[in-house]
Amino acid sequence: MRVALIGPPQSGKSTLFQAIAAGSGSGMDMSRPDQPHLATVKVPDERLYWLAEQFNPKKTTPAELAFLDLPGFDLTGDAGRQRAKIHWAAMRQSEMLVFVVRAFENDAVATYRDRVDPAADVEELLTEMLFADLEQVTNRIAKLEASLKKPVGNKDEIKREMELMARLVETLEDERPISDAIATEAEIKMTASFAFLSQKPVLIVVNCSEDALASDNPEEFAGRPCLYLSAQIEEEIAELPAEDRGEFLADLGLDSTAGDRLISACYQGVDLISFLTTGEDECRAWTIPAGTTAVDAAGEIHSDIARGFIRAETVAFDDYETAGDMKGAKAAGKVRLEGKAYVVQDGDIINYRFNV
Ligand SMILES: Nc1nc2c(ncn2[C@@H]2O[C@H](COP(=O)(O)OP(=O)(O)OP(=O)(O)O)[C@@H](O)[C@H]2O)c(=O)[nH]1
Ligand SMILES: [Mg+2]
Repeated sequence: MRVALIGPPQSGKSTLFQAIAAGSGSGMDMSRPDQPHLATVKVPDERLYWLAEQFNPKKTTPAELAFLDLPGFDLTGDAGRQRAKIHWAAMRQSEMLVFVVRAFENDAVATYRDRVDPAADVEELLTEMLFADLEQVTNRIAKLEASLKKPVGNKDEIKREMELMARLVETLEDERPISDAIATEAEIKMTASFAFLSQKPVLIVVNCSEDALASDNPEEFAGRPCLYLSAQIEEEIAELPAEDRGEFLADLGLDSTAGDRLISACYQGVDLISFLTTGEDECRAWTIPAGTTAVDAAGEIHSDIARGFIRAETVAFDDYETAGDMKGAKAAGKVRLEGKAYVVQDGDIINYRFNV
């Protein structure tokens, strides 16, 4: 999965990005602020680390999440909007958008539109997403109209899509996101290839000053999930040796780094869960959308396992941890043999039985 960090100029995107990327130890060339940066980070998972201690495998593989840091969008004029537009494709190819908006005071950093107003910045970005989608929908309608005039093609199908596109225009002109207008399975299918921006989950990151951090912050901002953090402090934390981070965080009244909080908020935003596989060779965490069946989850590992699926030997991590090992979990009756249609739960430890 890929998450795109976007926002007005100088809101702290690259600072936050570096804090997240540094935590995973990847060196990064940040010398070109006008270029996108991409980093893959390992998803921290206490359950996986615990299992790795039990199995002592040759390899421990956490799930991964990619973060894309885009240049700031200056939407005050046409030139800036054109520059922002270059990045729409990369945003469409991301599963989630994180809006980084400025709430910190820092006289050394120029303000966008002469203000520090995170709510207004969020509104502006949301509106820009609507414009981007409207442009796509309008282009599509022109194409559909042209193909209606041609003698070939499935006219009924084209008309059905026209109706949907007309409804999307109404929605967007009403300043509502496309996610509001798409409900049925058929509509989801018809719009999937467009990857509309206003259909993507959004997380708001309010980049605050240090003193605003420990105060009681609401968990919603403009009706959307949000995180309050200080990108600058996070970068300082990321530079500390791992063993000193806990104490530093505690002094600030925090219990985890923003990177960790951001990753878990992204999992929630896109409705992702993890299941685990164990063995002498490898202990590994796998990412799947909530609601995935056992056979589809098997396909994540290898298509052979899905094809030759017999049973998924499954135990919830908590039950396994309580029992101490597989033998204990079996003795306690916690290990189930699930079929193809079983819906995998977050933290399931699965041992696939298959035959190819
Ligand atoms: N005081 C304070 N300054 C910050 C914070 N986050 C970022 N800054 C400063 O703001 C300036 C811009 O930070 P960047 O991380 O480069 O911002 P950006 O959003 O990547 O900027 P563009 O990519 O140019 O849009 C830098 O000088 C940072 O040191 C913060 O949390 N507090
Ligand atoms: Mg930047």
